Amino acid sequence: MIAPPSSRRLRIFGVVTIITLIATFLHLRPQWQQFEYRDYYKGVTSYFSRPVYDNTIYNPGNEQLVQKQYNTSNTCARFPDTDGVLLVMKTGATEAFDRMPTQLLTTMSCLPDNFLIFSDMEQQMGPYHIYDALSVIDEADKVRIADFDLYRTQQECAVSQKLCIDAKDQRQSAWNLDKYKFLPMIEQTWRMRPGRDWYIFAEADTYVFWANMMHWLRKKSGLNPRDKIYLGSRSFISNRPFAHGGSGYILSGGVLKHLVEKNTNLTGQYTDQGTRECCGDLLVALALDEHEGIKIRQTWPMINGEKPTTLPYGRDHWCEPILTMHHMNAEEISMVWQFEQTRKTDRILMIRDLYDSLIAPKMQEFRENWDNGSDDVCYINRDPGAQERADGHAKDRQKKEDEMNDVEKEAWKSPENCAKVCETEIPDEDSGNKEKQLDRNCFQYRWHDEVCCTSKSFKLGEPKPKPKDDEDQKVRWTSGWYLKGIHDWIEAMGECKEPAWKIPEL
Ligand SMILES: *[C@@H]1O[C@H](CO)[C@@H](O)[C@H](O)[C@H]1NC(C)=O
Ligand SMILES: *[C@@H]1O[C@H](CO)[C@@H](O)[C@H](O)[C@H]1NC(C)=O
Ligand SMILES: CC(=O)N[C@H]1CO[C@H](CO)[C@@H](O)[C@@H]1O
Repeated sequence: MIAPPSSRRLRIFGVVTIITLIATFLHLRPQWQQFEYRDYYKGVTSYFSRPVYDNTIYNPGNEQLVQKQYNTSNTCARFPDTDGVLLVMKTGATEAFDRMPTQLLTTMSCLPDNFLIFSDMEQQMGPYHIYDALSVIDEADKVRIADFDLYRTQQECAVSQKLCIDAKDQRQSAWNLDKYKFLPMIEQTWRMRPGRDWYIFAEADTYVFWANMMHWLRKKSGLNPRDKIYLGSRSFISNRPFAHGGSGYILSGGVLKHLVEKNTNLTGQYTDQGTRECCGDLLVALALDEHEGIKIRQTWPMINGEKPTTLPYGRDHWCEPILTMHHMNAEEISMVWQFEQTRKTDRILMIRDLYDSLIAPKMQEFRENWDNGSDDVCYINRDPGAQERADGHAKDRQKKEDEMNDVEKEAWKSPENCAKVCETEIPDEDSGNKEKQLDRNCFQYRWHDEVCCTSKSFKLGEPKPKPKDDEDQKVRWTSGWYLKGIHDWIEAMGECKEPAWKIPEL
């Protein structure tokens, strides 16, 4: 059958169309392939590999120690395997949103599922859940004990916590409530994540050096997590030793299991005692002593309550590896994390490495309106008025008049006089003597209102407000460092041959 002309035209048109399409396909195919394999690949890598920036902690003085650039891709590449270890972070509703995001953006971003966050209120922060440690406390106790008032007002806050907090200063109330969180947190931790080897308890202003921590726990501590172990930086209250909470403390799985499983009412037993004791970290020590018969093993200075700018560098704080630091604000946490990632070496991070990389570049002869925390030995004007004004701590550390040399006798008179105490400690003829350099007692000074204090260690410290009246030179804070003495001491110490791992002792 012969098709009508219209349908034949249609067929020809169809064939031409198909041929055109095939030709177009054949022509474009190589480009599609290139697109697929090149551009698609590029898209994927730029998704996974993040930018490289100038390293903001790279400074004159640490060029040999940190990289010039910070490659932000793969930030967990140097992070250790933390299998078997759980981080338990304690915060409070008054501070959680100020402190936690930086923790989550830095070290905790490399701890998938290996942490719990507890607070005094249940909250949600992006994908992270913050548990209310106090939820398990008896309702009657919460009503009866006035320290729980904040717990209620927080929950009644109609807007964000920040706005409610700003309206009235609740720092003291937050502190009073804090002590009740410790034991419920310990109890819930075991219930929610049982069976780990180690539990590291920290606060939102604690920094954990994970590479050191894991290396120490696994290879250097010689500790068996099945034993009952309680590690931390030891403090005392009325002669009762406990691990200072802010520095971070560590419980073995062995002790946590026994403590929580054998005592079904651990929280209830200590709520009332909370009203009579200052602090929750002390309550933890009391519970461990009473129920498990164990005491803290001193792990200081590796577990440490200071931060890079306040660490007293020198004797006892040099070749020791660092496991934790405290009082770190969000910016400091981010900075130390960046330092850990941009170090030029993977060897164990010792306290001196913090000094060399982060502090040494900031050292100078003196700083005005600055307090460097010099307070080991003090020289105060004997005049009763000056003695009256000096703070108790400085007065307690005054050197006796008859033990002072001529320089020391004049030290209170001015910052320049104060500086001379360090400058003249080692007589010129001994200035090359290594023993004397190592035994140096004066590395830095601080002068304020006829009080001169010097320090046996060196630290950076922090700014102090300028006196309101610019003329009032007497009350300004001046801090200075005897750089030659510090330099000689560091030279005399030489390289740390081995990291000085601390054996935790009872
Ligand atoms: C940054 O690190 C990623 C992952 O380790 C790597 O693929 C990339 O090449 C690095 N970029 C630069 C500029 O070094
Ligand atoms: C828990 O201990 C407290 C204090 O000893 C007690 O008042 C409370 O009744 C106990 N709770 C339970 C459930 O045993
Ligand atoms: C480094 C150091 O110890 N800094 C101290 C400076 O002084 C203030 C108080 O004036 C202390 O709080 C800091 O710890």
